[in-house]
Amino acid sequence: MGRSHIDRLTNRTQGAEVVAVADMVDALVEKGAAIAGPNCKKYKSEADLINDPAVDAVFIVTPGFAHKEALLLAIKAGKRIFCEKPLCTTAEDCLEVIDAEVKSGKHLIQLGFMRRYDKGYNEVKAALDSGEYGSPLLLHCTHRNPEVPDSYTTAMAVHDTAIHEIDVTHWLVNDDFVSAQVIMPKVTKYAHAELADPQLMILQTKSGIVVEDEVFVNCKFGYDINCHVVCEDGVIEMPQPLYPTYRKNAQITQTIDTDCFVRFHDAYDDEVQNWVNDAAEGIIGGPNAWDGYLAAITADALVRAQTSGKVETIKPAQEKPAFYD
Ligand code: ISE
Repeated sequence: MGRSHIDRLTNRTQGAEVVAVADMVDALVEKGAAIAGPNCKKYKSEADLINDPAVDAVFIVTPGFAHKEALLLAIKAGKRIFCEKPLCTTAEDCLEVIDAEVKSGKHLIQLGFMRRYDKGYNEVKAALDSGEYGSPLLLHCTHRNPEVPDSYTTAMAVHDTAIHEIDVTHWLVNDDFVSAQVIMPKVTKYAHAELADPQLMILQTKSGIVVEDEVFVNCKFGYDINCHVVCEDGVIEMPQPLYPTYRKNAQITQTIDTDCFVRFHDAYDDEVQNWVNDAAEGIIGGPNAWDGYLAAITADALVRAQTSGKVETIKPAQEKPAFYD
């Protein structure tokens, strides 16, 4: 993911230059810096990179558990931040980061929930916001991956995978989630011994809208993302990427992508270009740290529901700071 962002910033983003790369592993620093070009500085310590006066803004693309430390360092240094999801791995850590950002008085953090930049989701959002279809009542989503490594756990189906629907559906319907439930169907023969796959996750918002997300990470056939919104006056179905259909041997076939980098290629590019453009005005136009906190408490409730089998409550520990209005 880090190298993907270095490539994006270097080769496909206007107004940004990767001036330094840091990683604990020397070989990874070399690989990253090689993409950025000969003038790119190389660091072992993230603190040294963050505090380098030549660095105006930072990308945090470490594993989730390491985000908090880097976020706090970057806030202290007053640097603009793009942080890959999740904000932090616990809700408490998210609040600590939020507190630091609010105290700094500057809007610094944008989170990597790239689906908000996808053309299809934006078309659904525009249709919903037009009011033409009435209020949304029910959303059917699928998040299917062809396969996952053996290190992927049942909880990761929430933290790594459903986290995208948690954020994007919250953004689509503009209503906070209040409860979570997970139904575990029969397990596919392709799941490794410890993994429950597929899972049906059900979220409900304050006004009663239900979001139902099928997470199936060993579906084998492709990377298949769907979103179907049932409204009072009609149904909106998110468009799929445009590929030709082929007719041959009494069959019609069409390509399905096989990974998120292809499926959301343009969304990744747009989120980063927008983050760079917004820097001139000192604003964060995309998902912010409060969105990261709401996603974290929703994910926590889903993980509790995976084992309890019950409907779990989602309640923020504090009101949204006016800073994020
Ligand atoms: C991965 O981290 C992603 O962000 C992908 O979009 C998701 O489909 C996959 O399940 C995750 O592991």
